[in-house]
Amino acid sequence: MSGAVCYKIDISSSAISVYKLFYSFKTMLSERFTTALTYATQLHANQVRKGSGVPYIAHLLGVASIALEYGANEDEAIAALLHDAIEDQGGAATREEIRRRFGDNVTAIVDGCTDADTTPKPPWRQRKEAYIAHIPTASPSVLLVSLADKLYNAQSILKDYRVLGDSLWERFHGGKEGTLWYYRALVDTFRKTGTIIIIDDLERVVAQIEVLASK
Ligand SMILES: [Mn+2]
Repeated sequence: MSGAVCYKIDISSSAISVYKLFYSFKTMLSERFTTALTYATQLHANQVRKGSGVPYIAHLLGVASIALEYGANEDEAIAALLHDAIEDQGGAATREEIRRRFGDNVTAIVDGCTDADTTPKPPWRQRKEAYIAHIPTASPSVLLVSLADKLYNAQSILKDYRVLGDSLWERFHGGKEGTLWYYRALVDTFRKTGTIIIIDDLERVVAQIEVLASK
């Protein structure tokens, strides 16, 4: 059975109506988005994706793209470009620069997607548990950008897992067991916030990773 056919069968009718609703809104991106794109590219210019030489901006473009595909407004799209900026590029000083350039709403969304802004970061498991614990009270904007981030990362894990096999897990602080725990806990916790179609897509990718991991 092809992926496309699976997709049509297990999609719920309510999810389809929510998805169709996105297309009734027009999101026009202004100069602010272009400014954020340049700023994000400069902030992360010397950073690559963990375990590969892929420029970090690829992840930020991917997350912004997914968020926009799922109906993000301009503030949410900008926050998607900047969602790792506080955590990886300058902490509190970067937060204030984001506030100055893009305002309180974008800053609040980026803050909601940040799991540590201190150096050194707290222990991995503690950070991930805190991130999961904040999901139930997160705003819809934070949920959208956070889900786009996790969907991008899960797709990236699946793609690399097929090529690298179990050596893939060496690049993750939580290893195989911890990473599998984290993504399943994310799906289960996001699910409790209400059904939006992006959660179905995240769960589909996580389930494929789990199948590969159980072989
Ligand atoms: Mn990210």
